Amino acid sequence: MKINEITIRHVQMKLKDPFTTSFGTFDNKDFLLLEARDVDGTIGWGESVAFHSPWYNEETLKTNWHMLEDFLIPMVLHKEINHPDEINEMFSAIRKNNMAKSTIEGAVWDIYAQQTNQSLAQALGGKKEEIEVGISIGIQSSIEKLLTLVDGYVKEGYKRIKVKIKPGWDVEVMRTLREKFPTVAFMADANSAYRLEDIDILKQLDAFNLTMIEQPLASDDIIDHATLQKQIQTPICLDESIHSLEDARKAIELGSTRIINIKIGRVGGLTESKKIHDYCEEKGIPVWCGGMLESGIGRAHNVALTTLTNFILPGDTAGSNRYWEKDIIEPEVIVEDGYITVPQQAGIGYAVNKETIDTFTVSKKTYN
Ligand code: OSB
Ligand code: MG
Repeated sequence: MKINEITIRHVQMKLKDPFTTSFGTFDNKDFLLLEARDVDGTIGWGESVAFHSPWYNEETLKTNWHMLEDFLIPMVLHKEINHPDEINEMFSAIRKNNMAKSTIEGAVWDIYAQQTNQSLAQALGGKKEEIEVGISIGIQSSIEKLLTLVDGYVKEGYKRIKVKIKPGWDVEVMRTLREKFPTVAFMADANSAYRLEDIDILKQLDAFNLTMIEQPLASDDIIDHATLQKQIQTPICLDESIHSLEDARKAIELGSTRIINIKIGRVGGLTESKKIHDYCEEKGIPVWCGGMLESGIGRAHNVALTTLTNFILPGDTAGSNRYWEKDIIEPEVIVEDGYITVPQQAGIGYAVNKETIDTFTVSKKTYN
């Protein structure tokens, strides 16, 4: 491979419904798409999962654009690349900025899969032909509203329901859900809204047989999570705290996490995601694929990654129609009875609709 042209677009898509977490509300999704062209004409797509504002982590759409334009694109353009794993290595001199790195890396994986005539899932070594998926529900204005949503998603067949929690929207919410839906696989995601001194609240969640509690404590912590895990039964799953294989190893060794949420962007790409997956498999730690309200392009990468064997738990990769009136890929990602059928076509496996992307494009720039 040799990439001779890269285009970055700032894209804005309106979410069907606002999505609220403990750290803020999203009405629109503003993000970067990256289109890379190989000298042989093959086009690969990557999506940045950095949000408009630095709420989830320190990266933003603008910091990603800056990192791509000033550092990462010059490192990749016109260079001979034999395998996408080399990108991880090439970028290792640059600290963090994982979402920016992942944006290019994803496009290179897409090109590589097409050139070797395999689906991205196959190129990654994935075995599954269909993947099980769950859904993540934001904080609602009332429990009644939440119950209605849960009821709908359970009927649609989603295999696991994740509910966002925060102080004041936690124990009563989970108690009510468990009473109304005794057999549904529920989990709670706090996005770092608690501190160790809130342990009495977190202990009460043990009564509701949750599959896990995701990132209850600080986004940069693995020490207090280990202390907490010793005192609660519900397995802790780390999201924000894990940026690399090394982070995963340390958190597992410390007993801070019993399950890991892998987000491709947060860990710097598919190569690092695979490394974390393989390490967790060896250690008997189940993983699942997290979501960042991705458009169809990022979603397609998530679907491909989830075909690896240790993605044992349903991910947050819900269907396109859960987020968008119209997605930018064809066909859209469709969930039937809680399953997505993994596309077999070469590359990300979905056709990218550039006309639709154009209607959502705020600005763009080409580098060559
Ligand atoms: O913590 O997993 C998270 C959305 C935005 C920011 C962080 C998170 C989420 C989700 C939604 O839970 C996952 C999705 O549906 O894409
Ligand atoms: Mg999370």
